[in-house]
Amino acid sequence: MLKLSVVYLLTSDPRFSLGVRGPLDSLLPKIRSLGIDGVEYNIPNPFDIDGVRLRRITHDYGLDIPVLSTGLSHILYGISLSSIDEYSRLKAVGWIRRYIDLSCVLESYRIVLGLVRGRCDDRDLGMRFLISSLIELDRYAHDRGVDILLEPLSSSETNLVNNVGEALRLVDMFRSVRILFDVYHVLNEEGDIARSLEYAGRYIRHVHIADRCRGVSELGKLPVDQLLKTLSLIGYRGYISLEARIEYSIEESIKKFVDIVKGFSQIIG
Ligand SMILES: [Mn+2]
Repeated sequence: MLKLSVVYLLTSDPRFSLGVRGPLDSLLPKIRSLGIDGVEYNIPNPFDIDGVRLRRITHDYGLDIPVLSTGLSHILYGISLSSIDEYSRLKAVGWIRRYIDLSCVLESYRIVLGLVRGRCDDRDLGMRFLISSLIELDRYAHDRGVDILLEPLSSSETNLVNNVGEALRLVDMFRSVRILFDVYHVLNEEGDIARSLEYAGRYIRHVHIADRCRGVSELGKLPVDQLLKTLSLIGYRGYISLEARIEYSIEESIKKFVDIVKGFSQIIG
């Protein structure tokens, strides 16, 4: 059975708008009532959050927390795991350790490494620094049973890991590294959803979806049937998470997402 989640931004800062935001007490019950099973929190500062309270309120409303996202730490505080400045890089490693701890408190046991990888003018050098950071984080995550999800991103956002093939090379190097498959980025960089899904196969732990403009209005134009068929083929049992601009009201946007994904999954069976 397919599970659905939405990205929930725990900030009022307008610099990142891919997700819902608002007071937990009113928004969580609304999200649940629309047929959503989980919320994926994107948290700007892992040192500044009451994880126990957040888990309680989320679970009390019947929602799981499938993954913990970290992109806001890069956008708001410039945190980067590939920084060539050693002090900044070690600071980033410390922040991600804290996200790993928080993911245990939230019982998601998965964190996302997307934008927080940073970017580096010298790509080879950037990869070396990123790998140094991953060596430290892999052990920490493994000891705690946490998966580190590398998310291939469009080359406009980073030059460090832009496709499934690059992510798989890092999966091979580490024990805790797995893949977040973002339909928007994969369509941008690779074009063929089914082929990339089969390639990433059993290493996929989470899926993001948005339309070609990172909104919800054109979701119906995506190859959702192909996405669902291939996910089923590779035995994927995780979540599909809406990471998109909320173009209409939150209710209407979520309803559109749920209707399209559940509509196609009924056809597929
Ligand atoms: Mn994403």
